[in-house]
Formats: sequence, structure tokens, C-alpha cells
Amino acid sequence: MTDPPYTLIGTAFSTFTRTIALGLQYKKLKYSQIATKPQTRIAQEAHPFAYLPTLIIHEIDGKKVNVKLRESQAIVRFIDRVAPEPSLHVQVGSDAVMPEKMWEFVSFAASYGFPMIEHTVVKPRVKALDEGVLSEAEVQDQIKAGVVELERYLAVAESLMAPDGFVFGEQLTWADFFLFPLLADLRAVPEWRLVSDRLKRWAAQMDTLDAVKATAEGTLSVGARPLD
Ligand SMILES: N[C@@H](CCC(=O)N[C@@H](CS)C(=O)NCC(=O)O)C(=O)O
Repeated sequence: MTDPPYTLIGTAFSTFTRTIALGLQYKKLKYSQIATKPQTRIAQEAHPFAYLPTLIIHEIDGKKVNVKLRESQAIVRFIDRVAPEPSLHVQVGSDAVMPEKMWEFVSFAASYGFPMIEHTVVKPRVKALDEGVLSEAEVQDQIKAGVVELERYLAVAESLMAPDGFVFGEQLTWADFFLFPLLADLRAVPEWRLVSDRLKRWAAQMDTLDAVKATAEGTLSVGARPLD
């Protein structure tokens, strides 16, 4: 059996890594995954800042290359180029004002959603849960300011979404794949109660996708913690 043409460097626990895994799965591109945490020796060798993910492209046009491609938004452009179909883009003539609004949503999720969900609420919640030292009241007090940030991001995200269906309505796009890992993590902590019905319906619709099912293992959403 031949080795897969791509290697995804990053633990399934990493939300950006899951976004790339969702795209590879959805487009049926074969890959193997090295489940490392950030800042490990493997992450250092793959990424100049030892962040996740990196996609190693072993071959281009039948030629061995082993190119390391970093930054999730660069990686999705590569995935789109080698596998344009099934499309993860807003179709012209859809309700979105213009196709570039999809990239706006992606960038908001990556630049603001990630810190305003993960750093503020999810990570401190999981730490408190694992350590078991603080009381529920103390945890709530600790993340009070974070919850304000979380609610601010969720309100913005929802204001940019179609009223039903995926982020941009009927067509699944990269916007869904950037937002989903963040909300899947949020669903694992009590602050999920702050999420609107619209976003809960959206998350339930995402759960039905094969790509979502195939990338759940090793994530916070199934109670996992990162491996070394
Ligand atoms: N700009 C990067 C951000 C990736 C990112 O923040 N990854 C997280 C894991 S989900 C990370 O590696 N953090 C580094 C750390 O925690 O030291 C991208 O889009 O790929």
C-alpha cells in the first residue's frame, strides 16, 4: 500500500488542526496525522513558531517534494487547488453579498473567535475541571470577563450567518469548518448554555456530516485531552 500524499502535523485537540482535517476528509484527500501538541520537537521541526497545524505535501505532480505548508488559511487554499470539488465556497448568486464574505467570516473565527472562545472560557474551564481545586463559583468568577468576550464573539458570528442551515445557508463552506471546532469545544463546557438556538441548530446540523464524525476522536468534544 502506498503512503498517503499528505501528513497533517497536529493533535486532534487543536481546533485549527481539526479545521484542516475536516477539509481533507470532506474532499476525500488521503492523509496521515501526527498527533503532536504545539511546541514539541516535532512541532518545532514543522513550523517556525512550533504552532499547529502544518501540512506536509510529500509529492507534487509525481515529484517528491516534502513541502511544509503552514498557516491554516494557506493550507485551505492548497486543498482547494488540488481538490476544488466538492466546493467549500459560497456560490455566486447566493444570499451572501459576495464570495469574499466567506473569507471575512473565516478570518473573524481564526483571529477573534479562537481567542474569544478558547483563551477566555474553554481553556480556563478545562484547567479548573482537571485540577478540581476551584469551586464552581470561583471558576465562574475567574472567567467572568472571558464570558463577556465569548458572548460578544457569538453575537457577531450569528449576525453574519444566514437565518437557517450552514453559516451561509444551504452551501457548506470553509466558514463552517473554521467555526465548528471552536463551538464543538464550547459544547463540552457549561458555558454552552449561553449559545443561541440558531447556533445550537447549526452545530446539530454539522454533527450529521461524515467529516465531523471522522474528526471527533481526540477532541475535547468527546472528553479527550491532548497526547504528548
Ligand atoms: N495562525 C495559525 C494559528 C494556529 C494556532 O493558533 N494553533 C494553536 C493550536 S490550535 C497553537 O499551535 N498554539 C500554539 C501554542 O499554544 O503554543 C494558523 O492559522 O494556522
